[in-house]
Amino acid sequence: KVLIIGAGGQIGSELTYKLREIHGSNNIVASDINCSNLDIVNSGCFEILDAKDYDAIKNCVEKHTIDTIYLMAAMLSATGEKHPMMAWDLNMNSLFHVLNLAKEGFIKKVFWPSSIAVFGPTTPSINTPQHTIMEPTTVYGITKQVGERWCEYYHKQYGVDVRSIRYPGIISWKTLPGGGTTDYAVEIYHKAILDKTYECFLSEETKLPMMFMDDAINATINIMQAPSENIKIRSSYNLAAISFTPKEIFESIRAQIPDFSMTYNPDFRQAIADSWPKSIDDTTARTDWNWKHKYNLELMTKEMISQLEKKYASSEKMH
Ligand code: VAH
Repeated sequence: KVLIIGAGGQIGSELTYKLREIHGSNNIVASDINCSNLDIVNSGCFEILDAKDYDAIKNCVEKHTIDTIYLMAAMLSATGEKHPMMAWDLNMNSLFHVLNLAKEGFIKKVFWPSSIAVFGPTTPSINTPQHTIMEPTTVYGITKQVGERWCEYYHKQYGVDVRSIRYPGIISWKTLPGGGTTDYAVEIYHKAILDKTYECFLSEETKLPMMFMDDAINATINIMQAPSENIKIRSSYNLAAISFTPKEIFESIRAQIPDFSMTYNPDFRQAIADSWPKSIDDTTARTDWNWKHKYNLELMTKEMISQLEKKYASSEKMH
């Protein structure tokens, strides 16, 4: 059976839906620190679980005979800058607990997300290679960089089957992201529909690697279903789909919503975005486990707007 830790989050929730589709709902245990994502809580087996509590995770694994864990709980880049020690505690101790459960043989397989945040201002920023300079300047990026080293160590020293992807910014409509720097690229769609205007917290030329959620979920399922011998990288795989600037995503939305306007008011997250690459080379992932993305910016914008318009129309009916 599969346990998703952080199932209430932006990626965790969509992994939960997808894994229920693949493995059947009663083989998936969703868990999170609270019940705030009511759809996840009410649509299948759910447990309150603190990712920082080893005994609680171990009890959950034994209670539900879990053999695979997706560890999707973390404090992201923007929030991590406000609470460095909390970000270190959550992001690192949750990883150690899950890696140790695998090392001790309580579970067989682990997925752990890394991020383009592992890269820093000294990393080559165009088509960033799989192996390169990594001097992250955010707490979140530091936790992802050192987490990658521990994943590789536990695989090499103890044979732990842990697999990881360096997610770019991820755009989705089902669950709002929490505390990320790339969150502007999700908020913008909601504001375009609700307010017809958006004040962007990054400058208009800030190019960042991004991906539509469906591609990110497919990549995660692909890497976890690949034969172990195909997974040559046991730190974390570069993954890429599209790169765009706030100006480009604004224009893709305005093509659908002509009276949409945008203003720019960069805040502290501009410095975080400036430290990250503009585009990523993911050749290794495409070679090792035949990853390929489907969504370009135009397709993603069409899907985001049509889904959010339906979501808001139905919620209006409920009022
Ligand atoms: C963040 N969405 O902004 C996350 C992600 C690459 C960005 O790690 O912190």
